[in-house]
Amino acid sequence: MNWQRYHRLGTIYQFMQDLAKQFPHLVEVFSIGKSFEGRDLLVAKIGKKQNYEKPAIFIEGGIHAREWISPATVTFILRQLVLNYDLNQDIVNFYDVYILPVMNPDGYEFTHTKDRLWRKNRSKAPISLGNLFPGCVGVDLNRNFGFHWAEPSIKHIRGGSSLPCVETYQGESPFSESESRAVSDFVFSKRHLIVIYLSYHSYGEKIVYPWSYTAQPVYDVDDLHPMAIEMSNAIFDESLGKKRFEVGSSPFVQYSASGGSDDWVKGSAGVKWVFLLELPDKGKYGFLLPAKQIVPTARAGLAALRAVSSKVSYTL
Ligand code: 0X9
Ligand code: ZN
Repeated sequence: MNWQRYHRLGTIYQFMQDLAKQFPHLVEVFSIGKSFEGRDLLVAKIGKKQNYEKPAIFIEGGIHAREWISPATVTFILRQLVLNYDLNQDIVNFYDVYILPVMNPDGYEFTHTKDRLWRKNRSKAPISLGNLFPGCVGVDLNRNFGFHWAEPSIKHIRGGSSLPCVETYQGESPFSESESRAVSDFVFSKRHLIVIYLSYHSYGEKIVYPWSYTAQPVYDVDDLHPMAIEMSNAIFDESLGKKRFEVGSSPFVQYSASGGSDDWVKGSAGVKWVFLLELPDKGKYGFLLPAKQIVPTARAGLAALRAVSSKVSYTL
């Protein structure tokens, strides 16, 4: 695999399997569940084995189908952690890093074959008398997590919708979707170990921390906000002063929306350091970020991980 272009799911999965074969002492690849259409949700675990239980980091990519820079960035991070082990020893020796490059594989493939700007998964509600929208496909997985799901009742278009035909459809019920169910089951089972959760999206150049469902500040905003600034500074340095990511909670830097994975990981799984990154750009190309920008963008994504993981390691 290379990072000069965007790749199909099969190429990404092959790359993960090859890496595990080549570096069995460092990388393990396994499926945490299946998508609606039956594709595996593959996770790579990277970490040097220690004789104690290591703190863990979970990295979520590709929850939104059209945000191609997200899988590209997190696979680049995976590559660097393994192939550039010397430079990333502090991360790989101290933590186990779980990387899920494509949380929405059905949607991702659909953006390669049918509709480049598809966002949701590809689930179809069963056809029944009660189904008023039999033609509408897909749930926004970042509205389907079960923490304050479907709140608030007064919503705007981006906040999460009960209408199956819109782009931010929240689904039938919390965790109605197999993809969000699989991720939450896995994260919940490892919640005693996971200390950092990063979700990579595009676009907007922002670092967002909980809450997204309310404008009330999170209880440890005095920890999360300075950490987000550290990450933003690391990106600024990595980008040679070109990128200044804005930091804050979603209602302040973008919009409020409930049912996001980030809010659930913080609120229900109890992970302290939860951040969502909106990778470049700021709208010139938007979701259609040219492939030439993959490597610089992915380096910024890695810089943010390095910043948060090193700071957090001192608090443990
Ligand atoms: O709307 C979203 O899900 C995210 N923006 S995007 O353009 N990548 O779709 C922002 C999510 C902020 N966090 C939550 N809403 N939980
Ligand atoms: Zn997104």
